[in-house]
Amino acid sequence: MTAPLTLYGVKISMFTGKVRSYLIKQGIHFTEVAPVSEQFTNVVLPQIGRRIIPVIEMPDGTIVQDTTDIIDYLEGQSLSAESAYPTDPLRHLLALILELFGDEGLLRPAMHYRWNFPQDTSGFITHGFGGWQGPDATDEAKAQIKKTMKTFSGFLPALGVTPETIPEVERSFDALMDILEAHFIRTPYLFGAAPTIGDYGMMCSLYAHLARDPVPSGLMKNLAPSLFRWTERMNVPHADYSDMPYYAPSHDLPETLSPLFKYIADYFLPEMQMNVDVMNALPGGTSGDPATMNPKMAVLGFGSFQHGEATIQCAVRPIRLYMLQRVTDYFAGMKKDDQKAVLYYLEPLGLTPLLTLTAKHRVARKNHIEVWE
Ligand SMILES: N[C@@H](CCC(=O)N[C@@H](CS)C(=O)NCC(=O)O)C(=O)O
Repeated sequence: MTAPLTLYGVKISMFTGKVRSYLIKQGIHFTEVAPVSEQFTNVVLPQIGRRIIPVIEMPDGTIVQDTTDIIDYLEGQSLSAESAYPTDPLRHLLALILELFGDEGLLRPAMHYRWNFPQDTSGFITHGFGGWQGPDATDEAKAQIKKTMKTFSGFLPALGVTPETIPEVERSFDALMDILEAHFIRTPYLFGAAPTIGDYGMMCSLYAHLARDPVPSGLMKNLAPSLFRWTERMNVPHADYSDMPYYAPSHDLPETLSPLFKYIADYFLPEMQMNVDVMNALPGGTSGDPATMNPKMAVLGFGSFQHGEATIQCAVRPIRLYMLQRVTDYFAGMKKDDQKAVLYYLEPLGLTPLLTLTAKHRVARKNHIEVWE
């Protein structure tokens, strides 16, 4: 067995859940370490330049941050049992859309349910943010945990979670749970019998926040038990669908996926269009320069868009445009016939505008931060 890589992350972190699940499913040998070790503080953090997780450290010392970069790096090392990227171009493109949506499209319900129910959740969340301090945590350490939690809960308004938008945030999440329940009761993973990059992306918000935090976990277990089972299934090495003896693996695209893409067209496309509009109004920057003045608060600007019945105003972050480029670049590089198959599938669902939604300026990643391309 090869030496294990180190995954710096925690259970309560949404993006750690994406990489952990990839490592487990791909049978990659790893050890998970809380990002408080001496090695993390003295060696890893100075290279990353900002306090962000997850990070992987390879046995040879290579450090990679950003879940997408981590997965692509590991795919490049031929460590995965089965590539996260489907070989069929249509599925590959659809999986990239689901990764984008999973990474960036569900932050509002994830953060709302984490922070707006302190009476029901504060014990669990405090343990997640500082349990590693142990039973003898000093008052100073406890105060630091509270401070970190305050910083994260302080992101709610910038994400567009306000008293006016909360009813729609909750309603639209209920609608999503209905769609995913109808899918996962029939099919164990998004595209069939095995996970793809789409499943890994969707694990971000759906696992660490929405399946684990007390309030949404209760809702998900009760209203969408098959969706909850998928989050468990994504955390074990085997296929884990013996509780679906009626499922017969098939090469066909599951029919229950199309309502999910329609949902993305209705709820997420307007937000991405707003992101591109805000980006287009900016002057851009010199190639290789950081896309935001302060990578720790990586916000390009603010904009508003219609989300169901609510008008939402929220921050535009460069990482979101970087993830969108993965979709639009892949579509642009497809053969004409494959593009036609994508358009044929997405046209009736209203999602074709996403395929060519490109901004005037491009975002790249260099030295673990987003820069102008
Ligand atoms: N796009 C990044 C997002 C990572 C991220 O936002 N991680 C959170 C924890 S789940 C974090 O460390 N946030 C701290 C910060 O952004 O300052 C990725 O895919 O790795």
